[in-house]
Order: sequence, then C-alpha cells, then structure tokens
Amino acid sequence: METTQQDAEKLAAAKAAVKLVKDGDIVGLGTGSTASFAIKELGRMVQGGLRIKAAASSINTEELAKSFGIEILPLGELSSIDISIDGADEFTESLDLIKGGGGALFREKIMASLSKKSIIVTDASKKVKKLGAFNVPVEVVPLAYQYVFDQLSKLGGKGVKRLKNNEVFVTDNGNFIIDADFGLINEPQKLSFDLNEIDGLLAHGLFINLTSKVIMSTRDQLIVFD
Ligand code: A5P
Repeated sequence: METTQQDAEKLAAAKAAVKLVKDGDIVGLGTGSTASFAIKELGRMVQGGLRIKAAASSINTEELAKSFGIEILPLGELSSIDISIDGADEFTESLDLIKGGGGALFREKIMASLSKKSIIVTDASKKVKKLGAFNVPVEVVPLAYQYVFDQLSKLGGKGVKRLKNNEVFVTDNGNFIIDADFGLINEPQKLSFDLNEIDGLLAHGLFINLTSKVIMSTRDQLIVFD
C-alpha cells in the first residue's frame, strides 16, 4: 500500500474518533502516526472552541498537543480519563492488541488502564487473525536487561534489543526495549500474565481487555469493532 493511501486511512479513522470527544472531557492522547492525526484534529477543535484537558502518552505527543494549545495534565496525577485515542501495531476482532512500535507502551498502557473509553484508530493493515507477526515490545529496566532477556527466551520469545540510528533505543522512562518474537500467539492473555510475572519487565505490548472500540479505516469505508 502506498504511503498516501495509508495516511488517508489513518486520517479518516482519526476524524471518526475525535467525534466521540465531548466538551469538558479529559482526553488521553496516544503516540504514533495515527494518534498524531487525531491530536491535530483535536487541536483544530480546541482552537475552534472545544474545551478539553488532556494527558499525553509520550514526550513527543505532549509537545505536539501543546503546539496546538491543548492543556496537558500530568498522567501520574489522574485517577480517570474520559476517553483516550491511540494507535496499534496489530489488533484482532476480539480487541486484543500489540502496541509499542513507537516505544511508548508503558505510558500508553497506564493511559488505557485509566480510560473509561479507550478508542484505537488504525488503517486497514493492522487487522490480523492472530497477534504475533509484529514482535511484542517489552520495556525493561536496564539493570535487569539480561535477566529479562533470558526469561523471555524461557517463554519462547526470541528477543532483540531495539536500536535507533545504530544506538540503543532509550524510552521516555530511561529504559530499554526488547522486541520479542513469540511467533503467532495462540493464548495472548496467558502470555500477558506470564510476562507480567517477570521482575524488571516494566511493561509489555500485549494490550488485553483494555480496548473499548477499534475504528479501522479501509480504502472506502470505516469499520468499527466493539
Ligand atoms: C507507540 O508506542 C505505539 O503503540 C503506536 O501506537 C503504534 O506503534 C502505532 O503507531 P502508528 O500509528 O504510527 O502505526
């Protein structure tokens, strides 16, 4: 798929999602190219008079939102978010996701957990029958890197330390990412539980039971999964 068509799909999904935001809402802002389309749309709505406050799932998102005049609240001080809008790397019809391609998975997971409604926006390329063609990102505290790497291997995950521009990728939280290949995942919830048991593993990119709705745009229609 050429980039322009994919961008058109991302924009269409983002435009549909922002219609769900109400005046007075606290809005969770996701990270990545699709979420950015939604943030820009919301920014225009704010400039047009919509009154919202927002929480950001990454430093990049916070900067983008602020550039549109969206007021940002500290995520760590919120007990609840009315609605969040974020992207995904893969999703299934049962609304299980893999996220974290952009490395923001920990804050995205906290944001989704706080959200009354968690809306995922995607183009048509993200829908899969089974999760796992996209490697599962795992955020690991540097001190525990080798330990976590070895524990992932024991669970069948072939890990690779994420690099960016030939240097070790460091998250907004000062941690590393291991991209773990588990093959196609038959039991995502079980794997999620098993990963949660590993000390030093801050968060993983399997988002299970955290999504209210996926709005997917194809070339000529919007499809909603909920
Ligand atoms: C960021 O860490 C991710 O979870 C993104 O939401 C995900 O990678 C989707 O990004 P795109 O919208 O750029 O595909």
